[in-house]
Amino acid sequence: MTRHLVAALALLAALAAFPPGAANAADEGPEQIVNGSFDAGLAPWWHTSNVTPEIVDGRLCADIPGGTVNPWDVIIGQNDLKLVEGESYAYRFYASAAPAKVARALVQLPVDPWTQYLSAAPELSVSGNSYSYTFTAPAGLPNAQVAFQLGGSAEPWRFCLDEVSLKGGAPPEVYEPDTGPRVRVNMVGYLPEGPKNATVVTDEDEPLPWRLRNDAGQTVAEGATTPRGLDASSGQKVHTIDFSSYRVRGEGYTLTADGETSRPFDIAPDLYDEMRVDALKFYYTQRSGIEILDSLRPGYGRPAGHVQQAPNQGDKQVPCQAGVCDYTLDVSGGWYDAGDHGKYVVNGGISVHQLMSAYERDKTAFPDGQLAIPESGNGVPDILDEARWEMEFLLKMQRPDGMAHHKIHDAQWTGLPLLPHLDPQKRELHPVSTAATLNLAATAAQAARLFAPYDKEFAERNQQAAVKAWAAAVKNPEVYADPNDGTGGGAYPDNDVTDEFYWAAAELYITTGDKQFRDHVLASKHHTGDIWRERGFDWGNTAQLGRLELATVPNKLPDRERVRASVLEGADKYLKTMREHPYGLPYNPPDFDWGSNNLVLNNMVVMAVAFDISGEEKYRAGVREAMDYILGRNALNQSYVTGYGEVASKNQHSRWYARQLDPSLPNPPHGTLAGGPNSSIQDPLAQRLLRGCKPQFCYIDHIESWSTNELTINWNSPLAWISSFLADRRPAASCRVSYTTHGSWSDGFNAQVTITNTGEKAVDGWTLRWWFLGGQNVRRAWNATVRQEGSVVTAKSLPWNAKIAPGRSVTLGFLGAAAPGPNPAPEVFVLNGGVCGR
Ligand code: 9MR
Repeated sequence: MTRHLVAALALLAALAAFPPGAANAADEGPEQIVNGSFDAGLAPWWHTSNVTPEIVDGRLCADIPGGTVNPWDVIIGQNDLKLVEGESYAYRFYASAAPAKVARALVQLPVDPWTQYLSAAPELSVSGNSYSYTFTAPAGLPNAQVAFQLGGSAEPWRFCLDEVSLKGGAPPEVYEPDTGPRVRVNMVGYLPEGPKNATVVTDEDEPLPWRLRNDAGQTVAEGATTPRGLDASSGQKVHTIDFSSYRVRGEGYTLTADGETSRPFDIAPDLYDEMRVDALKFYYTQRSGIEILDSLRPGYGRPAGHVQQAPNQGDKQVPCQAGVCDYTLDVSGGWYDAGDHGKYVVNGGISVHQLMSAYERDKTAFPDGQLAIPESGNGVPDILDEARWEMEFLLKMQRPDGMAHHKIHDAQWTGLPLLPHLDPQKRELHPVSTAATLNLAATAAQAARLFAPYDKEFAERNQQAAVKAWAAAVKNPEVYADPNDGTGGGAYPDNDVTDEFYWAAAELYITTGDKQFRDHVLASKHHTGDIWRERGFDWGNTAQLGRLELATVPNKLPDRERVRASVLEGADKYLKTMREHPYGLPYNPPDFDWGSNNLVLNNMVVMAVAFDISGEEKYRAGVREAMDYILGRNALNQSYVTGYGEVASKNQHSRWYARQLDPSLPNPPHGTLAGGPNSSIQDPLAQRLLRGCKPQFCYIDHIESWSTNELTINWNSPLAWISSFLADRRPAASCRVSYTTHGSWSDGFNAQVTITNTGEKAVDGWTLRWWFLGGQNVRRAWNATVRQEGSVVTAKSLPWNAKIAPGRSVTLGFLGAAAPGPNPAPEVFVLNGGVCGR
């Protein structure tokens, strides 16, 4: 291998150069470059916007444009390298150029006057060479930059780079998170009737005594820990404490073991009431295209973002990226995805779906006026108003041919902080995709049935859009988003959309009852396959959404019982993972994914649905226990929900809740979930501080850590879903209801409802409630007084049938007006506030 050494090495006077190849102590020093081998992708390398580097055969390669004038017109570099005054450094890299070129390799100050600590002009060859240089830092610098200046060529050329190394100086900063006491609890608290578990980090092998104290310091329970051995997700040895049998409500409890006392927690039944509301209120301050009123969210008021008012270029007439289309669309409104100002259909889809699904699960829990939003008081549940804000945007992303654009966002990435209305970037529509089109089909089909009782026109508009989107997707089944289309916004690529097809078919079938959708559902491999992956479901894995919908929302699928049973199989799998996990997590891959907290929560959704289907306590207990991890029973001893627990995430990556960077801005609102530990630590801050982290430690509550600490609409949606499940205090079933349609004709039907008291006490006076989701209406009833408001039907007992002795039944009946769809039987019945079993 030829060694091209430093002929043209331009050293500043202060630099002492070592002769090339000389033995050099710096070579033994610590590595300062992050991801110099490009094994972890491109981050944290940056580049000017006129190149698009990619990883090819483990190297960074880029097509360098011709026609630039200065070397610095094209740069690839890395920032934030720490140089110590007087220390010597060895700088090496491997590079190639086709055709051969002279490039500039610099180690320098990242700002004016760009003082160069090392400046070399390596002659790059087509076959590639390794280059090495040494220098001594004349001054200390916390944020030196390594830069390859590649501009100034008339002709285009190709550059490849690998094995970049800067060794020497001080060892990189060692970051030690403050993890507080070694006894880890759910800092928000425990439900009186639920499981109560804590974790002790200790090297002891034998069981240790533990004590539970109340806020007066009295010991109220004690016992011995269970040693659990080494936990791979944290690298810690841990024991668990089970104090489930203690049920006395109170505040300020602590647990003590191994000489350490936990942070305080409560035992109370209403722990999740506020979280359910806060997790949903989050969406209002994520809204685009509307002023956020300070009167509704004190401290969070801001002007409308992206409404065509300077410096915004606005979302009302958005052109496509160059060459993609020749029209503009009004795609204003919707929610900003995360900490950026982008709006992505695939991610908006799962988010709005999970909100609508929380409502569909328990309509009693989401009244109008609950969320303090501008629409509060309009007679529609606030959760639906919030969902509509996103649905209106998703509908705008649909083209006349039915296909939906994948996303709309800034042409270039912007810095932090930046309020939405101050974003000066050009906004661009990106190509349509099958995945986006199917997300629209699924959510619009779901919206069609949920909005039917409140706004017929809107429901119909959704249904038409859904059917049209489906047809377009069938016609264009493999239009995939470009994985490299990630400048200025996330790429959200997905090259397998069979799962999106399945989910959309499921929603369309539930809403319309049409055979074509049923046939697709039954033929899909996702209908029978084991879809319960350990890493959970998310925006790119949506088959689970289809299966959960078919299991819980009334429909006439022939194998519905099998579908329902399959959810229990999934839940059993997650319960097993949890029981085996020393920290009690229903998620245990060897490395944690981007947004791991949301995957933990989505696995909990499967357990929660299993409880709804079966009534089996083990599933509800699983959900309750898994929440402990999110709220403090973890290796970092912190809660990942802002405002909940003594130590909680509060600096999530966001351009407008950027208080960490600008004290005049707020922190994220209470009820905001942080993405959580991510083993791949793609952002430079995490790479500098968390290198080599065990999964649970790959997290830092810092605004710059966008790969571990962002907030997103699709992570708050399972938080809203799960906190709503946990807040649900409807009593266990003490009744059973059977519903039979005895006859139906062109404009009506006749049905009979039998209520059986399966409890131990007599019922004295009853109110039975159910929901007609297919648009049916009660005309005339007997054996009860029946009223219907929107989709909600309420039947009240008459004096002569008010009493139902244990084990006895009463029957009522009615004539119903024809349903436009398949007239599905209601499946959820609530007797005197308690859900009945079936
Ligand atoms: O949540 C997304 C995660 O699943 C992906 O692995 C990651 C990389 O493509 O992108 C995440 O989504 C980000 C999006 O690209 C841009 N907005 C912020 C999102 C959350 O970090």
